[in-house]
Amino acid sequence: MKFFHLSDLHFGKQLHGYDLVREQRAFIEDTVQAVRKEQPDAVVVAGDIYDKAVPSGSAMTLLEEFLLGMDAVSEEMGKKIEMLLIAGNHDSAPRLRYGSTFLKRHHIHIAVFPPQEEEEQMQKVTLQDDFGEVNFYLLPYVSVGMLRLLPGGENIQTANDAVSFLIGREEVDWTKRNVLVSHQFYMNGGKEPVQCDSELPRLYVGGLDGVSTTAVEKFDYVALGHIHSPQNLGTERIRYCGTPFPYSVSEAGQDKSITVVELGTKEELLVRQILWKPEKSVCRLRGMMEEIVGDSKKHGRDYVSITLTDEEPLDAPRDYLEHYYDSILEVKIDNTRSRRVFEEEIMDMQEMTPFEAFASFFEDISGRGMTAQEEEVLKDILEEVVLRC
Ligand SMILES: [Mn+2]
Repeated sequence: MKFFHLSDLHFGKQLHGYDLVREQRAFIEDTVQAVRKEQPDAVVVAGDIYDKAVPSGSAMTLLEEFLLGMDAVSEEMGKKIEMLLIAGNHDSAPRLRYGSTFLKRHHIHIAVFPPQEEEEQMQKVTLQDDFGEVNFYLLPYVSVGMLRLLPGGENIQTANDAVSFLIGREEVDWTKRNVLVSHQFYMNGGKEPVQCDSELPRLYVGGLDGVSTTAVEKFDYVALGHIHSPQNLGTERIRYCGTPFPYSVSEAGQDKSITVVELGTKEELLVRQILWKPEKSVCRLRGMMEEIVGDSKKHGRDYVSITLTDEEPLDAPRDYLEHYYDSILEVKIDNTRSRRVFEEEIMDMQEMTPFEAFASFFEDISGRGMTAQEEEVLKDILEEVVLRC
């Protein structure tokens, strides 16, 4: 049994105001090519299909192109490729669910909610190969509140309990081969995965949203989504495949790939990556204006984050650099002066208590100090925040 593991497509994503439709379309085309070559039995997408809860028209078109591309290659191969998709925290469940009953008849399985009522189970797709059955359990993004109507669900406090509870009520046959598809913040032995800036908003708040890999370790493979840097969590059996494209400057230089998983007998597992090299990538450049202009020969077409280190003041550096670079994400200045200003700002902030910091913010915004009554309200809020932390 061979399948592709993808996640965090974020169709419709913009990078510092630049539309990434071209990159996303190229990724779809190259994935279709890879399917043609590898002939997998299934393609799994572990959440965050769309970037926004209300996807744009072009984002929806991309999903359609993705599904149509897979369908066309299925036809060519004369074998059906099962498409298994779950909702992530960025997806709107009702919107992603649109058409799913119809799509199921065409080998496209979209799960958007975890079980929420007593008689509901996780969506399970069973595929067959020479070694027997492989069960794919589809667990969309789950928050604690979603389970309150399930018997036994009302007392669940953490995402870890939620995931364990949902797996517990599935009666999984562990003698068979089982794959879990999930979109949560997983941690291996209390260690947080490597994160980057594009995962915002963070799911992980004060430990409540972290799920331990021990909750899922009995599965033969766990196809994870949510974290955007590709990585294994302690074992290649539990893996974040990462985004297809760098969705933040913090991912510049990261290798992005399609993860290919092959299951043989119960003990046999092969995991490898097909690297995806986009025509135009994200990179960080640092140096004096003259050097940066020189770098444009190599990186003029890329998405660039530029840090200028010139000590002399520069006149409208971004406007100037736009003659050399097609897509500038940001231009930062890092010299003796900018560092000093930054340090002074930090010093100012460190000297304030949260109360003082808010009071000064309030004054900046409203142009007046807080009344005694407002100060009381703020004190109550701060007390509560401290207690909760
Ligand atoms: Mn994501």
